[in-house]
Amino acid sequence: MFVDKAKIQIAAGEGGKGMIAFRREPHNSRGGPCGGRGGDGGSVWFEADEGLATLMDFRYNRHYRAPRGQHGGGNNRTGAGGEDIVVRVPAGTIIRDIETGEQIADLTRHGQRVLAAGGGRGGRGNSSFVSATHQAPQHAEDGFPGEQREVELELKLLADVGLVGFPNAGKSTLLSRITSARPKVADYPFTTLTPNLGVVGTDTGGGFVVADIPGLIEGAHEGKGLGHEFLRHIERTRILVFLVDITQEQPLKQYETLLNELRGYAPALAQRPRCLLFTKLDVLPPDEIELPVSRLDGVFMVAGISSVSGRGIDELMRTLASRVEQIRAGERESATDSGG
Ligand SMILES: Nc1nc2c(ncn2[C@@H]2O[C@H](COP(=O)(O)OP(=O)(O)OP(=O)(O)O)[C@@H](O)[C@H]2O)c(=O)[nH]1
Ligand SMILES: [Mg+2]
Repeated sequence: MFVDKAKIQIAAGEGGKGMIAFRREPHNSRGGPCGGRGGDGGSVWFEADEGLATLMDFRYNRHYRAPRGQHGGGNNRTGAGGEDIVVRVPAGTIIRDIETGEQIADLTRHGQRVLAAGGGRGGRGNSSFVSATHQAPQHAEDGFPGEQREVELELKLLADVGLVGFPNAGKSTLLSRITSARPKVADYPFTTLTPNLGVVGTDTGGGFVVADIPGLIEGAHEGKGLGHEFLRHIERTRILVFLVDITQEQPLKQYETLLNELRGYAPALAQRPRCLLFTKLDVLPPDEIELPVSRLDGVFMVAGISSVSGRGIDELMRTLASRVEQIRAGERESATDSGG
């Protein structure tokens, strides 16, 4: 099952109490104050880990608590600090405070870390309260509480290529043709209810990830048909592949409607490199196959395919692989330019 949201509780450790103590000296039953400070509580961090792909683990373990600091001791001994804990999440996880709605972090790179709940400071011992008028203070501080928060983790699929189209256009069929993923395929709309991911192997070894999302409908950007739920998953893809069933009425109009839905949801989506595929070519008699257009503004490839006969698939894969590689290279370059 694909899990991409989780709610968990995190709690940093409380600081240890400051100590009230006095030196014992042979000639003086009560020497100067020597109560040490409590140790700081442990903090809770999040760290992105490329080795993780889902938020599955967080369904079983919802509480993360860092240990408290030890109390201060005599002879001005500071209590030991509680150790920090590091919660590992997949790269691409967004972390939000549920109560305030504040985004705590968007951990995109492997090893990237964020402090999400700071440990409480240890209380000061009585030796810290000595003053000209108080030579033998009888009090010390308690430890301070650690931060506690309820946070939401959200993992947006980090696919390179997102398949978009109306229900029944053949998205899942294409995914199963080009990857080893085996999504459900059926001859009715809304067969796919949650996104499917597949990996396409390439000659150069890199490979790329394809996301098949549930079918969109007109009004999706306003939330119709769970549009938002689904579009969220393709927000970060590098390329969009539009699929239009060529056997349906006005295929080109369908493409335009889809593009408008994406634009309505997030204008940047309509700027993303995209290609347009007319699907199910095998259904038409060979001499009646004519694509409504052969090129379009802003579209790097217009083609007809059949996931059943395999027509057009090899060329599609070659084009997508080289585009993905080209875009990744551009990203690496701009990352180097900006010194990161
Ligand atoms: N003849 C033919 N049928 C196809 C082709 N691609 C898909 N189909 C059929 O079209 C129907 C819908 O295919 P799906 O892959 O489930 O479509 P989808 O776009 O994933 O649909 P939703 O998940 O509902 O959005 C199924 O009956 C498929 O067998 C194709 O290239 N040729
Ligand atoms: Mg499907």
